[in-house]
Amino acid sequence: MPKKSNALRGVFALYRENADAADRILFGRETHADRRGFLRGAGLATMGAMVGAAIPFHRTMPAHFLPVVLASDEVIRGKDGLTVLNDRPLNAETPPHLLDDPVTPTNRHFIRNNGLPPDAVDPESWTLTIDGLVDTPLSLSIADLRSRFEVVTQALTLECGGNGRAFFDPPARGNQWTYGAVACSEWMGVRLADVLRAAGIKDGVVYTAHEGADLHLSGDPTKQPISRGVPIEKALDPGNLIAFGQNGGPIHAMNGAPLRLVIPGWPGSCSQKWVTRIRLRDVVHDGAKMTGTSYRVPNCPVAPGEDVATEDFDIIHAMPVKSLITSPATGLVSSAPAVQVRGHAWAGDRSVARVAVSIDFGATWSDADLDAPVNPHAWQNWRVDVTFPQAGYYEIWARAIDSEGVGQPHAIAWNPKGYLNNSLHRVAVTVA
Ligand SMILES: Nc1nc2c(c(=O)[nH]1)N[C@H]1C(S)=C(S)[C@@H](COP(=O)(O)O)O[C@H]1N2
Ligand SMILES: [Mo]
Repeated sequence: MPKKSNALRGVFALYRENADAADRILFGRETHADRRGFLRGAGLATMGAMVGAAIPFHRTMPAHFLPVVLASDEVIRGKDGLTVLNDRPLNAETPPHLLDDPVTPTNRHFIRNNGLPPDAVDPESWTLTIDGLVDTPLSLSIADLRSRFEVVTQALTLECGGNGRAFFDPPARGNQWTYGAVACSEWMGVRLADVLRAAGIKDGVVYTAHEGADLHLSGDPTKQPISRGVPIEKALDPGNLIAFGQNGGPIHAMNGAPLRLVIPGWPGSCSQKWVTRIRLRDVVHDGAKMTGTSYRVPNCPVAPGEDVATEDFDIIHAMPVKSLITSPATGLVSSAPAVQVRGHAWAGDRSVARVAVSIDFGATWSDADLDAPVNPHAWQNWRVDVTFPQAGYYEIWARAIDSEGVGQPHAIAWNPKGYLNNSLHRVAVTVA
């Protein structure tokens, strides 16, 4: 039996609190403790998807039944080696050494859900509405997008605004992401800018507003789990895609299939998954997780633990410069004194000018060999050979500097919600 993960805490807790409601929310199953609750249609399909196969004897399953296979770690189909931080909503990150590929394979792209993903998506009937302050509102199928606009493929870096939150002290509430809420897959789609221009952008538009087909955690269809937007200037960046493909195949169900926005360089939350509607507005969008302190940071430096008034927070725009060491994995015991160190670096809307590596706690630094991005907004791959002078414990530190000369800080710039931790990545190596 694999170690029982805490991954399904959410589902199990839901059953503990109110099993009837859990059956209804998760599987659409109306049950009562005293009789069997037959699973049908979408509910049966959902459970089948969760266990990875059809269930021949589903008719004899008791009410409030949760398959025991869910107590193992293998719960996300089509993902491999991700660490599940929460299962309801599902949030899973990728250990750094599994992000070693220049382009992140679909099975290693992190998952950040705010609500419950739609379960039976049909790419054929999917429609995207473009409306609000446009000359001609559009209603487009995926086939329309493919035939009316240029289809492009770009490697694009997506990072959750809360990546690195786990290291905040005092701690910040929310998913305790360490390093792995970042990825750079190759996305195929059409340019957001082309589609907005085809609808005709009216004078006075300042912001986009994005809507998706996922459901609020409460199950209440009148509430949205998340609806964010970006200033129109950012929306018109040719790097943004309305994507229908990931790494030469379909988009993974948990990464927003069949259609999503990819707005690289800004917090991942701008990149609406399961996107159904993009509305142009003449005010800053005020959808779910746009207001209050969501995806916002204090507009002045604050001390760790300090209280900040809500009006002193600003919306996060571009993400700051950052790097990740993807090889060696932390904890390596090396019998050889020489090791190749490699990883990626990215810098929001900028590019990375330099990556340097230290093996002596930052006293001296060696420049890494840094690739240009394969296209704007793709992370940049780097590598450098290091030689450890003698046996013992070392840390490899990496530090990136962006095209404006801004580098990664050694310490976390603390903020109440735990966003934007771009402090140095460190890995431990013992030379035997
Ligand atoms: N519809 C919808 N879109 C969404 C989200 C969501 O919960 N629902 N999460 C956002 C957040 S916070 C992030 S970081 C990215 C994560 O994308 P991924 O799950 O494909 O890695 O999706 C964004 N788009
Ligand atoms: Mo996010």
